[in-house]
Amino acid sequence: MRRASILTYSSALSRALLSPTKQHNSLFQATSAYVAGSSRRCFSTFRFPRGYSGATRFSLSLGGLAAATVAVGCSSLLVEDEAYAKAHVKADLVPKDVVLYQYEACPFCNKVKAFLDYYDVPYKVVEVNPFSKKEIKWSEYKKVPILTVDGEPLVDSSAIIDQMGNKIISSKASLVVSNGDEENKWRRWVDDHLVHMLSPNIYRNTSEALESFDYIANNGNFSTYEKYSVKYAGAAAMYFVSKKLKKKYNITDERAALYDAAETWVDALDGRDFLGGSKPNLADLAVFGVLRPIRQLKSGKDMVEHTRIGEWYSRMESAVGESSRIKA
Ligand SMILES: N[C@@H](CCC(=O)N[C@@H](CS)C(=O)NCC(=O)O)C(=O)O
Repeated sequence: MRRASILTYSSALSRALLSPTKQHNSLFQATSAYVAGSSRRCFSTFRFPRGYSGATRFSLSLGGLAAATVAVGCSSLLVEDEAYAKAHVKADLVPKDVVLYQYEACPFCNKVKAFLDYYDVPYKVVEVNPFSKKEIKWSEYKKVPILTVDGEPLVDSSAIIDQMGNKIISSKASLVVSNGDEENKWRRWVDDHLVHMLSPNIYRNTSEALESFDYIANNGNFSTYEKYSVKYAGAAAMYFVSKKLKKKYNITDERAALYDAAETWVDALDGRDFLGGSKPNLADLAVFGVLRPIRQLKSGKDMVEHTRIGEWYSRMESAVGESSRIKA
């Protein structure tokens, strides 16, 4: 399946590049295929509507696309607040060479980044081109995030966080205030529920779909030509895809569903600053990580305006602090 989808979008893109007369059509196919490929295993599975192309009955999901979502939150105001500081890791536990292979707007990648930023682990970023994936040619695993830690590749966001946690969080120091079952339950909720709210919201109408793809196109690893095709064809494709996803997840009103999820999370906090109590735990970091890319999009602004999640989100921004990403 994966091989077939890669061939589909590689060949669609090649056709687009080589055949100017069929440019528009091919670009749409290529971008749709990218969207399908990058999101397929992110969020959900769905069938592309008949009529878009018999051969391209994409199984889509939104993750990569949530990708659409922008990690713009990263640039929101950071309030220096001693009460909500980063966790400090013993220097000898911090790996020397950490490299994140990612799509900038991918929610799973942002989950890993929230963890690395909070624990102040310096990391380099390699932005993967979703069409060629040449940056991860060396890897059998073809999704992102992939994290290499002193040369050892780790895959799958939750597993990466577990393994990194085991390496850097000394049990005695108990840097994560862990409350076991509750923390795990809400980490699962992020992967099983919260991420599915993202795409129907960020692509819910043409202007929001364009806003999302504008971010993706400007922050992803694309050639100039791919950039424009991704923005316009991607936005168009994802507008339709998001309608399918709503059906799949029984969402009638996507904004209401997003607000519900935000309220559910605030209820889970039960008056605590963080699910982890006075410090974020891995569930706090997971919720924050997947929401960070949408925070500055219309859907994220609406969410903060219409729910009680804003205060927790601001505490998380303070706690996670500035990115520990090593600028190239
Ligand atoms: N369960 C994985 C999901 C990772 C995933 O689906 N990543 C998407 C991007 S958000 C992906 O790489 N899709 C495949 C593709 O782009 O071809 C995780 O948590 O890391």
